[in-house]
Amino acid sequence: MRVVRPKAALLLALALLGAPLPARAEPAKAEPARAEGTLAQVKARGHLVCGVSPGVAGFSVPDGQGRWTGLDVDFCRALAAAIFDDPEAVRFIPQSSAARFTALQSGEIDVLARNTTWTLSRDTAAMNFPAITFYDGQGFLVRKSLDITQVRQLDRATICLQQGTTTELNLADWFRTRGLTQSVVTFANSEQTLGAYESGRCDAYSTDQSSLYGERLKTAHPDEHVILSEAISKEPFAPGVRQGDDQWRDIVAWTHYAMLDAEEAGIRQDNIAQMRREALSPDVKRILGLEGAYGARLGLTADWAARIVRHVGNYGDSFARNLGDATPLKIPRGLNALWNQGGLQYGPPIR
Ligand SMILES: N[C@@H](CCC(=O)N[C@@H](CS)C(=O)NCC(=O)O)C(=O)O
Repeated sequence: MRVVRPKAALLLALALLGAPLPARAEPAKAEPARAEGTLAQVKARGHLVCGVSPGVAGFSVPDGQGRWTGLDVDFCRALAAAIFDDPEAVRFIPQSSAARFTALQSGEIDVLARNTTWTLSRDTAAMNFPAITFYDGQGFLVRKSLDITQVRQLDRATICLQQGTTTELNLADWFRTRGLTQSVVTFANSEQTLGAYESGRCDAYSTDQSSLYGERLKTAHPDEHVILSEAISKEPFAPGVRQGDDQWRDIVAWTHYAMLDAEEAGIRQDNIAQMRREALSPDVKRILGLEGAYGARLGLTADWAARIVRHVGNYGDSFARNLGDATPLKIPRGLNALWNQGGLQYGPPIR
């Protein structure tokens, strides 16, 4: 493992936080560690190492036995399925908001799948974001008793949020540009942030709306809290990879696109065997690897996408299992519906 030089690490941290860089500093483009050949390293090791959030309901949560589930976890399992035909060939390493980028840059993890927002500073500082796996926005959790329906009613309020996040930056911008004020109290993790909010230290808890669904359910009386419908930012979540490894970047991008294309073609975890037998359309044949040699272009087998659907499911399967109506979260598909169903999720063609 290569150690990131202290100066580069500092500049990197500043850029990732969106803080102004010291005068005349180059953009904090830290030299990537072991940028090339991630697929070969993963194969040689025999498993993928995936950085995830320590615990965001529906995205990545370990159970009592240490088994991880969630949309981000499924994404890592999908990668492992494509590479090893084994969704269990993954080691999950929880990452704090502050440490996540250094973990990727230093080579501790192969991919970061951690409710992480794609921004220009992050993209140019340390990593690439191959595909948007979840479209979100920043929201607010407030006590119903405050009778607040709009964010601007939080003028002069105290707001709890987590350090090292886009949340912190967006909030300051949004209030300032509207001539409103707030005081912010920041914490190192979501447990502390929620604890402070619940204890009455803050009037509101702000983070990505998708996280607030689970955070509300963790309170002692979820019915006493409401998530405001308004979102004050764009939070496109994307897996992160190190810069400089095009093959790995393609594999990560096309893992997501395969899950979308499978959903669009009606190939699900529960019907893939039948779809394979009947494979009528050329689209389905290409996704299942029965026609063309698309997997080889990624350094994978012909059935790479079929492995993903067989072991993990298509994007809709994963969304329903982790976030949908059958779960306690009940997060609507919204922007994450397929493009032909009113959403933004759009898989380029496999051909
Ligand atoms: N999407 C935002 C926020 C991501 C983030 O770190 N969210 C917090 C608040 S829910 C989180 O994941 N916390 C988990 C933890 O600390 O255990 C970003 O990329 O900066």
